[in-house]
Amino acid sequence: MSTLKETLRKKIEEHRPRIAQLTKEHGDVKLGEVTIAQAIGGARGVKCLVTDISYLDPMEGIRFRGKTIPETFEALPKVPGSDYPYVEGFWYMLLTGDVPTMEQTLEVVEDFKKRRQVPEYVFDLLRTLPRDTHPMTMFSAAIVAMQRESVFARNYAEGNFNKMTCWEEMYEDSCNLLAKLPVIAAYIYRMKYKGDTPIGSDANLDFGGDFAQMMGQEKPYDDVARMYFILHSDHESGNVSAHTTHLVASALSDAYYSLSAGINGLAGPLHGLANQEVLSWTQHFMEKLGGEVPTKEKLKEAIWDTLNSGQVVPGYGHAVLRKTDPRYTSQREFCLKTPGLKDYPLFKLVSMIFEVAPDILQEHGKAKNPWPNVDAQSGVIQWYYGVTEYDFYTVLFGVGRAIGVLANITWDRALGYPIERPKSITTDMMEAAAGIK
Ligand code: CMX
Repeated sequence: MSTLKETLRKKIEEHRPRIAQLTKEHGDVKLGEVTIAQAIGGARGVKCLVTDISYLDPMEGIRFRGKTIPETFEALPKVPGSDYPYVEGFWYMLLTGDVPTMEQTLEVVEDFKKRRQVPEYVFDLLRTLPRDTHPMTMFSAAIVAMQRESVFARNYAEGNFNKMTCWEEMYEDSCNLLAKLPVIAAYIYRMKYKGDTPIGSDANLDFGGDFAQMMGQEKPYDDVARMYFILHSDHESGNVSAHTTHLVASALSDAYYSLSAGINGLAGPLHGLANQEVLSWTQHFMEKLGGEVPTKEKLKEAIWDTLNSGQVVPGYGHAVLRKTDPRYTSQREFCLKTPGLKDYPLFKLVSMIFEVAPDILQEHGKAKNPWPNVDAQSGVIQWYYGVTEYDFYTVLFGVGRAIGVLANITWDRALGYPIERPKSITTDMMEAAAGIK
């Protein structure tokens, strides 16, 4: 058994009694109360999901296994000659909570290489779809098409379900699936946008490096990919993609069904698709000005026009965060330290939006958080490196998001979390509770 799986087994065995004790001895302890506004308003702030993989503080932002973004990048083993860590080492850390050594990381790198081969029928399926199909639809379809490969589903169908060991099948499915995602994503990209010229996987490269070369990109796009996938991986459990993946998995659906469902949620414009929206919004705006960076006055006008026409400013606001998203900051720092990007007109525009949009959103008075989120900054980096097909951006988000949600559903199985089933009530009941009727 691999070091990762063995370490994970040990962690799971240590963790199970904690959940058993909380459930059996302290199950009545209240974590909060649910108001009518929360029931109507998308369950904001209702504490009813559990995960140890990441935690999102409204002011500080995300911590992965207790580590901030800079701490995560600092702690994990780096790819030789690169500034960013192996995605495989990050997967090890999300699953176990331990920072792996270089040796442990490289073991995962080698393991993932063996799992990379995508079944031929997946490419056949992708090729049958009309080429103008949205890449997120293609991505989700490719994932769910591979459901027949599920170790968990096969084992279950053969009557071998065992609640104590079924995490192992979820782990195997998750590793098999995750290792294939860069191949599928890059295939979609090259098929759809680059004249149908897919580039095969290179067995010498890690997750991020192989993705970059399959995209047809030179260095430092490999580091861009590693940074991007890690930053987008996890944002605790309540966001649409993470929650959907968890919810579907709770019905004992396998990793393929669950991730495909989560990816469909990520495809919504209020969630992952916002990174595409940011680029389309900024590009249209720059086109109108003949490619020029606008003056602040012109920019303010454009933001007000967007708001007055009833649309949201994409890349701004957040359901939990109340400060600038550190994932935004991390990408901004990448731009500032990369020669060429720092003075790139689109980056200048994105920076100018950062200067003016928060005040306007505050004056507008609706958004609880006027600060930028991850999506406000990610597209500009892709654009700079020539990935200008912005409807592909959410697929990149999806590859990253898979790391977090697959780690989560592996733990869901390990801790035996039950099928999710919150209770609904009627409007009459709320009115009665409010004393209106
Ligand atoms: N521009 C204009 N209005 C905004 C806004 C924005 N960026 N952000 C929030 N608002 C509005 C909401 O639409 C809502 O209006 P109504 O009362 O008319 O419905 C009001 O402000 C209150 O919303 P909120 O409580 O501040 O925000 P929510 O938790 O409901 O929604 C989010 C959060 C992210 C969906 C919202 O801020 C938004 O639509 N942002 C733009 C899209 C975006 O960037 N999404 C990506 C988020 C990160 C990710 O998941 O990838």
